[in-house]
Amino acid sequence: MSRENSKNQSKIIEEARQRYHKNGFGIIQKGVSDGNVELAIRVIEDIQSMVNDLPPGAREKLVMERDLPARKRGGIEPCETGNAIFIINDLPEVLPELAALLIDPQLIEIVRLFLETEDIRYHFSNVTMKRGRVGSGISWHRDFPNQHICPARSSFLRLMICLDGMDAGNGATQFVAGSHLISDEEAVGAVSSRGGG
Ligand SMILES: O=C(O)CCC(=O)C(=O)O
Repeated sequence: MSRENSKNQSKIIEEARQRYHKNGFGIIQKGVSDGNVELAIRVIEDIQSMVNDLPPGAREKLVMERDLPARKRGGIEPCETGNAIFIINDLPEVLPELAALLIDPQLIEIVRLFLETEDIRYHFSNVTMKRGRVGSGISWHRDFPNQHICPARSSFLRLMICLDGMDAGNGATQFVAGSHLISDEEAVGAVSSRGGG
């Protein structure tokens, strides 16, 4: 990266960091290199194409569209979803080729700047697929606390690496700006009074 590009990227990251603190999320274009994005798409599509031949250890890390109810797909029945994968859990275990992407120096730098600490631990990663027509929707939820992906306190950051883009027409993730500002106690209390995670 030229010095000028690197200065621009630092400015983009700083602006996203400020929005992250204000709104609870920030968007960075080109947070991951094109090469890593292409690699990730290739490896994920490979898994999709050989889904019937995966060893049991890898197969049990997948959530298939056909295992989810029709209501999550606007009524499209499970039998219409073929072999479409919805989630690949435990990314580095199922797709070791992508482990390097998770420690991409630019991503680490983003986490370090956003969380304002050098003490960073990897916690969890997964692939979420939203296939055209048969991809399930995801209802409103908080990522803290929940039963799947969060540590004991809300001192964590989720990076969503959008491999093929998100926009209003293709099921982009939405956020409630500012909803990160409630305390951990309030968030835990809200979940336990509802009886869910
Ligand atoms: O993929 C999405 O649109 C949302 C993902 C999400 O909320 C989650 O994984 O917790």
